[in-house]
Amino acid sequence: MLSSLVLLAVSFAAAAAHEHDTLEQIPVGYVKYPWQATYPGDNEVTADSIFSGITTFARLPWVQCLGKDADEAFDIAFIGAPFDTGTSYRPGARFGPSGIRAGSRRLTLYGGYNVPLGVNPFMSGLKIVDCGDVPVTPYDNKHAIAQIESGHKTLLHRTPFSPLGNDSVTGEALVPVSKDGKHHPRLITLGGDHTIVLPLLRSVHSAYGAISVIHFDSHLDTWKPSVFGGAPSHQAEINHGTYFYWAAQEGLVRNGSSIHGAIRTTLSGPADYENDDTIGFQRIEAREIDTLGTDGIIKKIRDVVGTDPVYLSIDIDSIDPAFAPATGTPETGGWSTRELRTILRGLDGLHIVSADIVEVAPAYDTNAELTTMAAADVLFEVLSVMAKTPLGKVAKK
Ligand SMILES: *[C@@H]1O[C@H](CO)[C@@H](O)[C@H](O)[C@H]1NC(C)=O
Ligand SMILES: *[C@@H]1O[C@H](CO)[C@@H](O)[C@H](O)[C@H]1NC(C)=O
Ligand SMILES: [Mn+2]
Repeated sequence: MLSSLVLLAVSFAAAAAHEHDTLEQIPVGYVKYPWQATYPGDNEVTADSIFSGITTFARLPWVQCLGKDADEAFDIAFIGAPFDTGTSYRPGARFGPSGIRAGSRRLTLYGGYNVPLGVNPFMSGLKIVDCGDVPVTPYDNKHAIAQIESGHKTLLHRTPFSPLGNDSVTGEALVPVSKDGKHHPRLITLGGDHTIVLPLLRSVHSAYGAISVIHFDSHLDTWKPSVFGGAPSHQAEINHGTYFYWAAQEGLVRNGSSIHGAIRTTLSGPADYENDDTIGFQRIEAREIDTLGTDGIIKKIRDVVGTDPVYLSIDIDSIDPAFAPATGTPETGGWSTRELRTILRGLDGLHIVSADIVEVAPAYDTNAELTTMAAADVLFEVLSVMAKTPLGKVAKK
């Protein structure tokens, strides 16, 4: 018995050694079946093992944009902001960036072609990268908020990889939609709790001035600090329920052309809506989907923001907890993942200058990764819309 076991072990070892001798090193970069690499085109085999390797968003190349690769240009970058010390209920969104990346692994399993939008953002010619995370301290909110602003701004002011190009209809050269007249890359930030939008809007303001915001959330997030959190200190006044209040005070949000969607929170009273009006937001309640449908909601959003540049902020809690349970302050009665994705595709053609998804707290997720998958798929729609629409316009004659 013992001798036959030894014999078996020896023959295994011999087989392994033989295999080692004959197998060649797997080539790096684009290779054909059976080692197919990333983003094959139409009609090609997609046998790459998407579950292997280091996890980046949609298996995009990892570029250390804030480190040793400071000179590398890109057109659209994913950047994490692992901050959650502005949360009122469940903490844990600091793990959002890594969770969303894990949920995004299979986005390119079949190639990444977006059927309803008719685009493969990964093969659109734009250079899309994952910049990793902004370093964020968990010990000092004021410092963390400054870190996020600085990291975002550094990337936003980098010269894009691709030129703006010409109008697809008229062939005329496009001019940037920014306020500073420059062509900027686009950033998609992986939160983090919603507080991060204050530093993100400060950064966006440096290129685009006051901007229209499309905000999907079950909560208003425009609350006065005295109402939300009670403001025992100035640091406590800046949190994930008040950042839009501060953004409006600083003139970062365009008054009257910004809109919330999927609102369904309870309030301190009707005064919260009066305050929200003063901040400058229109509102779409979650339940309006029963009467307006997705088409009506898309129309309402487009009527409010018009054709001007827009910033998009998506709280995962806009989706119902049945589909996305892993979030800081869940509210039932929300939209399905399908409904939010349809509404996002309805933003096709808008100049979305940058975007974020926030409040993904993977510790509360199901074993099936429902929430992180929903977050990744939602961003796939945002990325597709961005890839279709250059951040330019035809100059007025
Ligand atoms: C884009 O427009 C510019 C200026 O009108 C023109 O010189 C250039 O040839 C155009 N490029 C393409 C690819 O059409
Ligand atoms: C937005 O405009 C309204 C109406 O003009 C005004 O009452 C309100 O104070 C403005 N809000 C901000 C934050 O500037
Ligand atoms: Mn929020």
